[in-house]
Amino acid sequence: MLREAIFHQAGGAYAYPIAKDTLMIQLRAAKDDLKVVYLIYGDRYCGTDPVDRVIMEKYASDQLFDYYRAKVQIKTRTFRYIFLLDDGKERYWYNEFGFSKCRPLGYHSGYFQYPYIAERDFFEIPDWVQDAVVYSIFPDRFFNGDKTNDPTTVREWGEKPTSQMDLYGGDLAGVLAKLPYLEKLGVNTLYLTPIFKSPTSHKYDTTDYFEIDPHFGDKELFRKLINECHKRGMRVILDAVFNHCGYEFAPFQDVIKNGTKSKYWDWFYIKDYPITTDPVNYETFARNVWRMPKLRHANPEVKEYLLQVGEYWVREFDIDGWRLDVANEIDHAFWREFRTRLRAIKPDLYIIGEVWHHAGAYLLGDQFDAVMNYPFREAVIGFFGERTLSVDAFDERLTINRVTYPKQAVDAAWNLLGSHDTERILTRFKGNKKALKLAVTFQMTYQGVPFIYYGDEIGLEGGNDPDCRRCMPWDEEEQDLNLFNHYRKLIQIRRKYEALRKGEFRTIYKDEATGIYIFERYTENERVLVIINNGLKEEEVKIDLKSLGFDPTKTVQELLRNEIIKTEDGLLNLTVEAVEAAILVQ
Ligand code: ARE
Ligand code: CA
Repeated sequence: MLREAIFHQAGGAYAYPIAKDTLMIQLRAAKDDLKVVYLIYGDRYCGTDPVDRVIMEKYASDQLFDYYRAKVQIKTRTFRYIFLLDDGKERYWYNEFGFSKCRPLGYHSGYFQYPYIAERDFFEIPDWVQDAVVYSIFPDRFFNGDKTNDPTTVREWGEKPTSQMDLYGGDLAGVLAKLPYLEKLGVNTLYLTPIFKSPTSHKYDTTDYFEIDPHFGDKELFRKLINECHKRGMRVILDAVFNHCGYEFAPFQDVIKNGTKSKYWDWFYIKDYPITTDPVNYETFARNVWRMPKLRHANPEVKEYLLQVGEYWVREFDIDGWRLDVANEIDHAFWREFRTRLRAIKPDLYIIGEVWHHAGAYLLGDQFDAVMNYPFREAVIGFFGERTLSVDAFDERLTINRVTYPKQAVDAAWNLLGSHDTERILTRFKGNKKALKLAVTFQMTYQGVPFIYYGDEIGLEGGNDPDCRRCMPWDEEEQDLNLFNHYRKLIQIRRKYEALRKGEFRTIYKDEATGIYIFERYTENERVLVIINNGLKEEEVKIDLKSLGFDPTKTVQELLRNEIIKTEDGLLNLTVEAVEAAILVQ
């Protein structure tokens, strides 16, 4: 047994509450090393050594490791447990103290402990999140619904953006006018990049956190937009830009004017007075972005101010979520308070942090529900787009992404193919729409929340910022309707099958030589099998569907072509064309 590969700790993604009285427990071991893993558990106050045992499920693998997990329920919510590992040749007990051949017994013998599932430690994502399909809107570029609020100089709709100061006149009236389009596409959650007053096109440099930018509309219109969305069963998420403010933000202007005499001097990180922008002598977002002075969250006044901004738009306008800009450069205590205070106002508020890298410290149930899943995008690009990732490598990337976080955060993650910060996905795929469609099929059938960057669904292209923020073309001649219909069909499929939204994920089969990748999504009552052929030749796929829980007496349906598939006693023999997929249900 490769004991040095075995890992567990009683916290993080390895032990966390999945219900008020139920723990999810994970254990890592070397790949293909163990035959059986038992988890022996019991109430930590019950005098005798634990006797209940479950066999842990091997639920994922990457290049080096297998991951096992089990759910254990104890009504009193107080846990202790030990593992018994068996590789077919030898057996070891594994607890806090390490490995032993004989079972350690007694109260002080080193059981792993999860002392108590405290009520407020339970990681709860809102119920509606798993049904969400997010559509991300950059308001200046989506649709100009009201010419009367246009900035004095607007560029012509459709001209390529070249600077962050380019304004095109898009607005909230435009979003409102296009709700029927969004409904037709099938998305049910809108994420708007910042809409508060600011001079730039992106508005990540806030002038006033309590005002809608006048070029976008006003509060009355915003309220109307929210109501119209809610009437249609759509939710709205706004962008919380709390790491920094804008140069024009009144408190910063006050410091520029009054220096250390300003009552706001301690709201920022000023290095020198007077304040200058060349060189920039105060801390900013990134490096020396003079427009974006960094806020000092350690100052209780700043903290309170920003928390009130967060509360205001939830309480007064009933928004459904916040996406937190540069979330990983603000302290954890701030985000804990943010969650507590905002969830007190709206218990099903959806909180998504913008973190491009490892986000474990934020995803324990006390701060964010999830993060924007950029590693997902990278994996998809590598496998479907650039073909630099083999099917094994692709599956490994996804596995690592899933086993790193509690299941709730995986279910709530924003699985994006692109955003306003990245090259457009079609451009990144070098215009290969067939590959993009397959990637979208994958995105819509994978675990987590699909996230569509406006325009991707009609084949909009664009390089890095600012080119990825081109105006949405509304002339159907300029839209790829075939691609739109593909998105639409997959969203419908996702919305119809609960297993695709709420089910578990399991890799069933992968083959380096052919590029075939098969996985299933399943709940107790439903299973969906997805067969991806990322190879460049058509392949014949043979599977015993019985072994996957399909009923051999019932017909099997393929959802993309809407065909009934014949099987013989549950044996499936299906030809899948190159760069195509099949989605099977019963
Ligand atoms: C502007 C210009 C750009 C220019 C840039 C340089 O438009 O063309 O290259 O300035 O100064 C906002 C605007 C941007 C603007 C920027 C600065 O939307 O257009 O760029 O402000 O004025 C990192 C952060 C992440 C951040 C990205 C952009 O970790 O938080 O950089 N994303 C958010 C928003 C942005 C927004 C801001 C933050 C600022 O989503 O839209 O920018 O409020 C790697 C790293 C990541 C890094 C990522 C992208 O993978 O690992 O950490 O993200 O690349 O650079
Ligand atoms: Ca306008």
